[in-house]
Amino acid sequence: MGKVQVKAAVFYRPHEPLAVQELELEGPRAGEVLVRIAACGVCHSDLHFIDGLVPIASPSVLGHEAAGVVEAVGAGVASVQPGDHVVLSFIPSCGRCQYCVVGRPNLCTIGNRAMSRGTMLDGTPRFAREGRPVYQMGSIGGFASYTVVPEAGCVKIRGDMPLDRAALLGCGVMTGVGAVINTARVQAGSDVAVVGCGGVGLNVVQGAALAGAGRIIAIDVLAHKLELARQFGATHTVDASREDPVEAVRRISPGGVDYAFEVIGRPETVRQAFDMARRGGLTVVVGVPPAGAEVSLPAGAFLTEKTITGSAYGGARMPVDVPRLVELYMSGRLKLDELISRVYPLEGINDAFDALRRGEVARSIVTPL
Ligand code: PAD
Ligand code: ZN
Repeated sequence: MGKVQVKAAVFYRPHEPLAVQELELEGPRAGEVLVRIAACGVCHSDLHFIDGLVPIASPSVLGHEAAGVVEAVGAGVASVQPGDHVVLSFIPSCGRCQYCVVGRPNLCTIGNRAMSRGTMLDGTPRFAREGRPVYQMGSIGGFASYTVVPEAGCVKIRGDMPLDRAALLGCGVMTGVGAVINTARVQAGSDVAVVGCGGVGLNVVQGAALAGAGRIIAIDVLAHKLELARQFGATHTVDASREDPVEAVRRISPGGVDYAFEVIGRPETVRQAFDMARRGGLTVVVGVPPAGAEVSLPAGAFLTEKTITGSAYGGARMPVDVPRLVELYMSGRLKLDELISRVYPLEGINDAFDALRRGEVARSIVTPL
């Protein structure tokens, strides 16, 4: 298959709007899949690049929370065929490295290398402009009318699942619900605090509700985020712009919570989450901090057997977790409709990022075609 012309939102350098441009897209090579993007969510991880907090290969098509329809497949592709509906994975796990073999595919050596380079598994991207390579955020590049992804980066879903809702499973929902269920394995009846209730944090809240947590304490600095958190299952809310969130949480859940989640990506709020956890409690850092940031913790607290861990992609095992999340949505137990605050055309992408930066939305989606 030859090259196709696509429209995409391209990042060139920080603090500049993305450029909506025509690019050439090379057809899928062996083990790759051409996907028409139905929708791509606007995640704060993309905004970190635009705001210059985290580096990325340039130029790059951003967007890593996408779903669409398979248009063509390269040689040897067996798990999907043209016409299939798919959710895209930004860590295309190889299935064979030491991490994949022990059941931690979100830490896959090859998938993480491709993701951080913004390429396919062979180290090259499929987008180009005037013959020069254009990289693909998370091996996806979802802010485009079409993209090519590794077969390992596609998960087939049932055809009656709405694709705009399905897109959210590709990052925010998987990351948030997965942090609760896969990473923390929250026990029914236990108390949970969630610091930061944006697109990902709201999914930590609903993951805690799904897991049967007791008190679910949502913390944010914006009142409308706290209202949303109540809709997603929070039993208590704390406005951190009005009171000390650590004191408030320790008052609501005496001694601290069993599990504290940080879902912003700031050293100060990581520390707050850690201080909210009780003796023996677990702190899970979901937020992506600025490059080079360090976190300071009270060393004495380790004597109380407190634990702190990161959570990458919600510990995703995409071929297992995505169909489960689809079933939960289709049976009315997972909220996705309520997450979509706004829908933008590709040309509105910079407005979508401005709205995210101002905290106006739970999630926006872009529909590129
Ligand atoms: P978002 O901007 O939608 O949400 C952030 C929320 O934090 C907003 O509601 C803010 O109002 C709130 N907030 C800001 N400052 C404070 C504060 N001091 N105290 C309390 N609340 C505050 O972002 P998002 O939900 O799309 O992403 C959140 C983070 O998660 C971000 O760092 C992103 O890069 C990261 C992420 N991590 C993974 C992963 O694999 N670990 C995946 C996807 C996103
Ligand atoms: Zn994301």
